[in-house]
Amino acid sequence: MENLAPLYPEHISELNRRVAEIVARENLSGLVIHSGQPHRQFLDDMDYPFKVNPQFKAWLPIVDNPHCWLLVNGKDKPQLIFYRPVDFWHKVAELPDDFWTSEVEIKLLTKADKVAELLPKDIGNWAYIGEHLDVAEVLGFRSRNPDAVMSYLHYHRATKTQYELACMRQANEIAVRGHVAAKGAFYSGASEFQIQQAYLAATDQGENEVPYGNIVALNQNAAILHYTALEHDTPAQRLSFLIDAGANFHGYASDITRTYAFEKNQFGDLIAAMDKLQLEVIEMMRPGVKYVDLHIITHQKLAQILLDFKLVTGDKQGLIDQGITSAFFPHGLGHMLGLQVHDMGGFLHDERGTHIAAPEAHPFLRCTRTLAVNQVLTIEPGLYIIDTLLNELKADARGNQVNWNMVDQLRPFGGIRIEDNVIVHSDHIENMTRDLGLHG
Ligand SMILES: [Mn+2]
Repeated sequence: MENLAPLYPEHISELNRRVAEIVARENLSGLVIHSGQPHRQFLDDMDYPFKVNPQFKAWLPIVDNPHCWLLVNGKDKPQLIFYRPVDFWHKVAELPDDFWTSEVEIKLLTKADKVAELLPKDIGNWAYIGEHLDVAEVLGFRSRNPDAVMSYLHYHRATKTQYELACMRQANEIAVRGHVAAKGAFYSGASEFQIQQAYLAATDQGENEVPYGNIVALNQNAAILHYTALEHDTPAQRLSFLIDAGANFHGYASDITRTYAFEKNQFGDLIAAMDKLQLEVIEMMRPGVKYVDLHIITHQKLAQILLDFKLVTGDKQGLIDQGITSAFFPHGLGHMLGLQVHDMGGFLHDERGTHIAAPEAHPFLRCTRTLAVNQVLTIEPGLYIIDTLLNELKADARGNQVNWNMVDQLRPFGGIRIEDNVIVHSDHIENMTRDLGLHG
């Protein structure tokens, strides 16, 4: 593992530089970033799993402690108000003593409702950044998540620091461990639930620690794009396995998908073709390339695969223009990745917040930005047999271009998705996932 300590001061000075610029522009004294508060379950005395404000964990690898506050103005050392109650019911957070503590000034808060005593006197001139607007109002913040600040932070967050890239490599390494274990569990006959347990054990992360609900799908379930049901029974026949699962490291996510065929067959050949397509698209990534163009190129390549495997007839452009490729590949090519799985800022064209929407024909694309150095993106083409979408083709003339026999043959296998996490460098791309030896 890379040593984070030497990279962290530069990370903090870059975040400080960003804050200094935006608070000067907006005439603010600084930003007060709230880690968050627990959410209570309805009619219960228990809370939902705590999810920290991403703008908070951008500064420090604290992801599990509510009622913390971070004061930053771009000039002074960031101040962390660290919540440490007297509580014999729950585990109280340890006093931080890690590589990052020398870069921040730490004050302790023992009662959550006493934070006002530790906040600046001119609070009205600081902007609150967080989820709990009612709390912010009571505390006297006049400015709460101001658009200009949020757009600025979201836009620049796409450019990762070296510290962040190191964290994301580590998040990939942990997830790859899980993927290797999951693959083994599939070939030895495990159920979806058992495969999930094998994955979590290998990553040493619990269901609430991984960055999103893992998709662990056997056979036809692989056609359900956000399948998270986890069947406990082992299917009578094992045909295919799709796993979309990531890991967290210091608040940074990985997001990796693999698809396997149980036996050597046509579906396995289709996986190999999609794997080749995915690598070809990744090869095209470089600064200045528009992500939308990569998405369109993916449809062109997918049209060729559909023709090669005799799933459809017609000419490539016609297949795209009529929405036939979209029926097989309905989602976007991928998204920005970082503190969040679908990192903020995918549609931002500049730091003022100019929004570029996805093209009308590709409404589910989550990124329209132009690639630039130190961005991290996923590339995740897919090909599925989704009856609700294919039935739309069947309902009109487009149905004549689909080989329904072939569709019937592939249906029990569900679908294919292959997803890697890629860093854009000035002169090359870095496929973090494949570099760790996880092949398609
Ligand atoms: Mn993804």
